[in-house]
Amino acid sequence: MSNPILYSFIRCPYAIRARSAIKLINFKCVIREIRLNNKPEHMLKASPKGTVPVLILKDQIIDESIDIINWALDQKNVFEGNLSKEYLELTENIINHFDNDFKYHLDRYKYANRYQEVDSKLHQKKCLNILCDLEKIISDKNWIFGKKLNKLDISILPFIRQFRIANPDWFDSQKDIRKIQKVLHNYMKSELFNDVMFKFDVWEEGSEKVYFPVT
Ligand SMILES: N[C@@H](CCC(=O)N[C@@H](CS)C(=O)NCC(=O)O)C(=O)O
Repeated sequence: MSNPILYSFIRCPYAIRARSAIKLINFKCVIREIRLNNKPEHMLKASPKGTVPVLILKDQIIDESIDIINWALDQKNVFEGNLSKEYLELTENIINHFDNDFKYHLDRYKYANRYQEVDSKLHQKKCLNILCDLEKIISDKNWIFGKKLNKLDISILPFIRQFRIANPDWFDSQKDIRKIQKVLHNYMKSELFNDVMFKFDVWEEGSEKVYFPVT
């Protein structure tokens, strides 16, 4: 049987969260690191919309990061029992909010030059407002909802990290998101993050197979 294939791009926050879920359940796949300006034909054939991540399994192709996370948790729910129903519902609502609103403003803040007449500062403020709201409901521990890693951490922290990268000094100096800064810091120095950010060579037709997770 051929191995499952994961098309991925190291810096893409959607790919980072998919790799996190795959790493957490320890699902072995062949990883193909791509560049967005040179997408492999085989990937586009499998998923014509041309976004990463794409997970190609024996009997299905999953090309939405959140679906890859859900598929992985269906195989093995590594977060089982961590949270009450109320927090599980909150998790889904917050993920939706980040995938829609936070990402919308993040793109216009970080890549203002790609849009017409966009006020980058305004979008920075909108993102900060979303984070300030989140700050009010999260724990003061190492992860968003306490001492344990959960689906929400792996799903939204890659995007908060991207927000920080646009201007780390400004992000770190914000006084109203101290808990979020703590969680993000903990995330970025975690073993999980280190593992999912392993640097693979870009895949080309004929390249030798490389596997993810590495350890
Ligand atoms: N809704 C998709 C979004 C994935 C996405 O937009 N990924 C970006 C990279 S971060 C991409 O592949 N963009 C295609 C391109 O820029 O050509 C998911 O959650 O998987």
